[in-house]
Amino acid sequence: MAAAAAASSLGHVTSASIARAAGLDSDPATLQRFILTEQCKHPAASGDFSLLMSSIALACKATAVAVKKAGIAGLYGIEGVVNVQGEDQKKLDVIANDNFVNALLSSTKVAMLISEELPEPIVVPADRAGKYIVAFDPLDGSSNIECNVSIGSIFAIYERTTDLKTACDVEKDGLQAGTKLVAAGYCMYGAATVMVLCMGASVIASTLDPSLGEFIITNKDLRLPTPGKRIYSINEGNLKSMPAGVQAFVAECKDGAKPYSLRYVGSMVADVHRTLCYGGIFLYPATASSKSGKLRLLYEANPMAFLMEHAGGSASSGSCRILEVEPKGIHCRCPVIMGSPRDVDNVLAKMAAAGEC
Ligand code: AHM
Ligand code: MG
Repeated sequence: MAAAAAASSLGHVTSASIARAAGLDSDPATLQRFILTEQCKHPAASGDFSLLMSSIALACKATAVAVKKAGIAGLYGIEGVVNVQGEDQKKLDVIANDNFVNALLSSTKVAMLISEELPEPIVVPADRAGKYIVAFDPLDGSSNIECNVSIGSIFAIYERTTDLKTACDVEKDGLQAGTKLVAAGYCMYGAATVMVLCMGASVIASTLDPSLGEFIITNKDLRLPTPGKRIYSINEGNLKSMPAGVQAFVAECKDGAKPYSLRYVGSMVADVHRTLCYGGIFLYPATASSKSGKLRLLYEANPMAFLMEHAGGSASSGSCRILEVEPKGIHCRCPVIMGSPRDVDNVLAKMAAAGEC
């Protein structure tokens, strides 16, 4: 940088400035470079995590391509199978799941995979297992696929707790609370393909440059703005079956001279991404018919709560931090209240006043 500055002050034209003038970058700040730089800060690091992340980036890129081609390639519609959640699997759900499973298994760094689309975990035989466990929702927001609204992939990365020489134990290794997460992130297939990732420190955002096929870092420290925009995001059609405290919060949002704005995409990735960028609150609380809400703990609520907390926000189940909820099964659900602390605290106070938490 200093050399380039000195050269330009002398009127020289550097090769980097020629490239920049042509709209090119001869030194792109890729996500992979960022991860390798982080790896170098830990001399004892094996490089396994960097390889694991490369495989996740590959799965996301392959899924981004499938999402973009879906209309033309006839990939809309259902596959004809009902998944473990009782939902119709869409063709793109199946393709995205294959992308993740294939990329992760071939990384050789995983011991167990947990997918929203698979009834049981994939346990890698001990002689081929790595140390990581990845729980993922390969394509979240399935109801928005056909109408070309933003959808995404969500992933959560744990380290196994059992002996590396044995096959993973589904309960001990797979049912770890979110406080044990090593890293988590999502990839949003929106107007641009954006990956947001946290490896335990800051939350970093990167954007897929389609000409390079690489994620380029666009924000090394994504923080929720304080106090954040006054936005609430909830499927309000179900409001009457939600806790009284949530109903009171929504009523307050609409009350007074300066009401909150309502924004609800119906894709968790998009609704959480907006909340991280602008502030406000996203809720998918318990309802009368679903006491644990709709969203799955391991591969939806936990990874998003991890990102939210590391970006300066809060994430609660209504009873405790989402990250402290003990998983009861790989597909268990959890109520979600996350976003700006101002708003999350307000909801929790109203739930407490109603004797609901
Ligand atoms: P999915 O994993 O089958 O796509 O379901 C999860 C999605 C979330 O992305 C979103 O927040 C929620 O379901 C929307 O549900 P609803 O249609 O009830 O509002
Ligand atoms: Mg989902």
